[in-house]
Amino acid sequence: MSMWVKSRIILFPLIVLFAIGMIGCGKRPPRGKGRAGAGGGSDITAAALATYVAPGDLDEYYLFYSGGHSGQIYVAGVPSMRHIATIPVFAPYPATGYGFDDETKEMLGGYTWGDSHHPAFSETDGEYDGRWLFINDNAQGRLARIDLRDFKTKQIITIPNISANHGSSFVTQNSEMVTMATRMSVPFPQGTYADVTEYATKYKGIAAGININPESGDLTLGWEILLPPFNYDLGDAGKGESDGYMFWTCYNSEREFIENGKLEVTASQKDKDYILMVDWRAASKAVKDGKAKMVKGAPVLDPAKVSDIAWFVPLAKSPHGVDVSPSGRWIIGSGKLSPTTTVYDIQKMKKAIADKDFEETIDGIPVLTYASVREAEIPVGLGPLHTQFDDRGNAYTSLFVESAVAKWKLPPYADGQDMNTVIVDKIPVAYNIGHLVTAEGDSKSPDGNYLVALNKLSKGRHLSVGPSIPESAQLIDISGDKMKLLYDAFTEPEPHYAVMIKADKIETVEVYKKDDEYWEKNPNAIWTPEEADIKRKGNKVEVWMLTVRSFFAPDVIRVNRGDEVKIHITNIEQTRDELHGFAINDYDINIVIDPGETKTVTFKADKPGVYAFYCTNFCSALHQEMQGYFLVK
Ligand code: K7E
Ligand code: CUA
Repeated sequence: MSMWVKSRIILFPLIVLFAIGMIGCGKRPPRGKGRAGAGGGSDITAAALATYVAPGDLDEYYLFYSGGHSGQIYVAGVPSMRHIATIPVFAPYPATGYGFDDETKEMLGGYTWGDSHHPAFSETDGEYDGRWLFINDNAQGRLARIDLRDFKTKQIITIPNISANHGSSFVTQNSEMVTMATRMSVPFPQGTYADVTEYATKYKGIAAGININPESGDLTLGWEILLPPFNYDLGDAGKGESDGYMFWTCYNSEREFIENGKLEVTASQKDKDYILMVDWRAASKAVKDGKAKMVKGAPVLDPAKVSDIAWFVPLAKSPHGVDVSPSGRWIIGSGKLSPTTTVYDIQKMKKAIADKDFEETIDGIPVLTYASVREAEIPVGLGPLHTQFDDRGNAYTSLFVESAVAKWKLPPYADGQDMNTVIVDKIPVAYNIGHLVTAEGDSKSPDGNYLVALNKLSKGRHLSVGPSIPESAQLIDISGDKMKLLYDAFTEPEPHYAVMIKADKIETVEVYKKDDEYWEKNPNAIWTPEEADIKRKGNKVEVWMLTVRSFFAPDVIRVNRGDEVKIHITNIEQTRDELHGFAINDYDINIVIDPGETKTVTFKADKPGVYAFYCTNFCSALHQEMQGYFLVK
């Protein structure tokens, strides 16, 4: 308490001084419309107060942002933008022992990295329910589930026939399914060899629906749909009026990969590409009705043989983002080479499907007539990529080329309305914005207060760290008529998408309680030093170890060179943050065990000699004494 009061007293005047200093010295001229536009210092003070979270105070939101090819997810608080935690997903993370124990090592499947792009929350009736977080791997075609009770990755699934799972993870409004899709088409089925000269005919894309178990969150493959060899890019799941549909943008409808032809050129010849639209309930039913063919263990539906599951919707060429508005009625597609964003009306799309109002058919997939389903083309600006929403009928689109965010009004529009009047505000951001996210922006009821711009570069608005300029995340206040820049944060490389959830929606556990029903019982857990044991069977040695402040039981393990050693370690602490580590020097063993947790590590004792093991996590005054010996005869 006294600490808190003290820090308040000291820090509050400090921040005012800092703000005044910024105005006074003028060394760093305010950049960005938010501050410059309001003319001088008062805005900086307002921004400082809006983002300052005093020591001991808590942020209003969790921001989960993907770490790109670092393979991880990073957690920050909003509005402070402070980094709070790292959740290892697709890459080992020594800090939490992730990827070192048997279970997480097996989950990583031999890979040391992934390319995490799009996190998504589980939803109940279109609202974030704080249960799970899903994220795709764009490199290895995988999908992961994180439990938000303990912020740990619980499952990584790989499905056959998918190449580069980019259009993922997007969750249906009651978490029935989550999307996966092929970004870079390859010969079908998986593992087939066909030269790129046969790209148009032998290469295929796949869109997949993954079932989410409503109790456990467990992911299983529902269906795959065979698609022409386009690049399936971003996705979204319908909600409200569009519940039942999934959407993916795609480019390279030219279906070409010409050696030395430069895909950027060959894939931009046609005026229009498409949004793929799938009726996921119809696809699930088709599999149930036996209409799928098993290919490499996956039920694959071919739209040339199974109708009424998939459609194409024309969209300006080389599109990137597709986003469903909070009501679910407006589907927004953005073509990165077009200065406009296209709004479609799901009511018109459903009508076009019912009336068979099609322009043509591609590989069995009907193409809806563009003029029949389009509501409007919005001149948002150059390089539109992704769109997010507030609670007042506004959309926010990131403009990659312009390095700006455009705010515009969603329909309905007046008859013959000049679409330029729909754009209500624009704010410049540091450099080449990719995704953007608003608070609860993918739910049915966005909060309309904060937006985070995820910029690909930060233009060096920080202390220099050499030739590589870190990415930035800029916090923008969207609560008023004009967007205001509040804060620059510098993220781990490389953020793609992020999601933001009200902090009180997440209920975390403090420890793994001995008798907690939620977590599966580990059969190798031991809770008293008397249960500690070492058993030998042939050349296999199994150890049941216990750890508690400040010892290991047993603290000496004797094996013979060449033995296979399996150690189960239980941390019997029932106090929050009382972690213990278990590292065997020179054996590359690094386990971290949370309070009440049991972990297992298996390895070969291939180096003779005596090796110390110790606790890596500072756990008490006698933490240094927490050690033992691993003897290899
Ligand atoms: Cu970077 Cu969503 Cu993978 Cu756009 S994606 S920017
Ligand atoms: Cu246990 Cu340090």
